[in-house]
Amino acid sequence: MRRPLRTSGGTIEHAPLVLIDLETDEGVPGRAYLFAYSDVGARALREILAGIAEMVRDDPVAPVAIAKKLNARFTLPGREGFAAIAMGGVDVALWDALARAASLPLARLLGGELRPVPAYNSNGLGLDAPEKVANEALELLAEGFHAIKLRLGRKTLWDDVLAARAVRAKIPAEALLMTDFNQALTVAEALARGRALDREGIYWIEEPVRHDDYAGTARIAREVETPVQIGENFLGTRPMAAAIAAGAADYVMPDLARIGGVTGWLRAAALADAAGLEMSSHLYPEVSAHLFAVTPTAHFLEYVDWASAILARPLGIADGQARPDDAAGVGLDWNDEAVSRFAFE
Ligand code: SMN
Ligand code: MG
Repeated sequence: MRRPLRTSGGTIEHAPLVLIDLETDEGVPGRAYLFAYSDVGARALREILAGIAEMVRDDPVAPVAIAKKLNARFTLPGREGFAAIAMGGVDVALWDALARAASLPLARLLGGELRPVPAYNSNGLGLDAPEKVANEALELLAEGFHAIKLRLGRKTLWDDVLAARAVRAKIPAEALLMTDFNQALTVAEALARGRALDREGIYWIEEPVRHDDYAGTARIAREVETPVQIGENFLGTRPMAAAIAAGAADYVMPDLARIGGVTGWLRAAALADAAGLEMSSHLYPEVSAHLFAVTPTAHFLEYVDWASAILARPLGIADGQARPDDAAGVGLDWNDEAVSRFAFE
């Protein structure tokens, strides 16, 4: 990572990625990567993926059917955590193979048009001193963006307000400033900080409290003016439907892997559309940019460049938008030399 990221949930200094290469009898490859959060996560994912590879060997490239089968196979051990993330990655690799076989970019295979999508730069702005984040905010905007995300959840309300204020004072009035607490607060503290941030020109407040406290988040969404954003921890569409039913958020942002890959994303997009909620993405900007083309309420793409170093064609950014290219597949081809150079096992 060009910039280590200090969040209230810990510091991330490098991005452990697990690469998936699916092989088909026809010789068409299917590719995906997973962000493992930590090295131990990468090892766990590798083991689970090796098990899944045995379960799907010789199956047709049918992602919806394979998702059903894998869900059944993980019922007893549990479908949560890294099992869900691994299944999401396999689903993306399957859709990649389908799109490559049809010689179409994923957006076109799914019936959408390839077009630029609004994106915010999420590559930094951790829990650092106000002057540091203010300067970094200008650097992040200079990379071609009109929107950035600041991590919050400092020791006190006032520390968070001062950081947000320092950034806001440095950036142009029309630049959007998202914020993310990474679940750091109690509901009472979130109400206090949310009300204070209502006066600071913040575009959204992400994950203020425990990700599955939908009643608590609903109260914050009601009582705080700034929109509340959640969704990176939705494990499939059921929790997302429960969150929507509870009125837990103004905006939603499923994570490609946790929601169930491309298959899960399409179902999530239908839920968000039916509820009339703007839907953003979480990490995985390359594939998410394709999926925005078929997401009726598509909102903001989260841009991180954590996979760029190992990609043959990193996602392009210009004028606040990500520009998926028209190569067949989900937008992932490895830079083999870089993959060997960065391989850690
Ligand atoms: C986040 C996700 C993954 C690693 C660090 C921080 C954060 C986000 O929640 O939404 O980008
Ligand atoms: Mg987040």
